[in-house]
Amino acid sequence: MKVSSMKKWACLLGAALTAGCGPMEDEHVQDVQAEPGTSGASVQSASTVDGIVITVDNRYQLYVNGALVGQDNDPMGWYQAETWNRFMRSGDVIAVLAMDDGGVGGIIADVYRGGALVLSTGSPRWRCTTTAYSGWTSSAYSDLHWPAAVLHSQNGGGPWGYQSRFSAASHWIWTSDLNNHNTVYCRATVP
Ligand SMILES: [Ca+2]
Repeated sequence: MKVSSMKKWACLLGAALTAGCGPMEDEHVQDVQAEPGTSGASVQSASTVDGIVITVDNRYQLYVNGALVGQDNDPMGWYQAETWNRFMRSGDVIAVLAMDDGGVGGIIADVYRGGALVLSTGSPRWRCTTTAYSGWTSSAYSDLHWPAAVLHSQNGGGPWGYQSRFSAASHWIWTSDLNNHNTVYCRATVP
């Protein structure tokens, strides 16, 4: 997140909802066409979610068991959470390629099964590295040598503030250096 990007803060404060803030929450992913039986982004309340709710400061690609299931490449999209619907099984590996465009970076995510929160970015299950290891999104890949993700702000803390689509247990995670590490790779296994 670029410190100079004040426009989005104005949007967050509701000061410019009709003045070019761009799409509000999730509108930009409603065009995603989900084939029957596959995942797609949609607007849901957290209580009915079956899948992954995520956003990244600034951009991401989201993989489950090595397959790309979602992405947001809008550098202004960090405060717009996406929901990627799919049934999350125990043992599924979630992998996030996260890209920051300057300033601080962060990933926040919750995983639901049948509407129940089963994993958040407040969990010690997450690991993050700055190296793109071969096969790193695969469920067969072992990340045991990766550092644990560093929990930065809990949902509600600065500089991102409270994001209503995420649980109170969620933190913004990254590597140890959220200023200078601008491309990071994070993984977690669903319990
Ligand atoms: Ca987003």
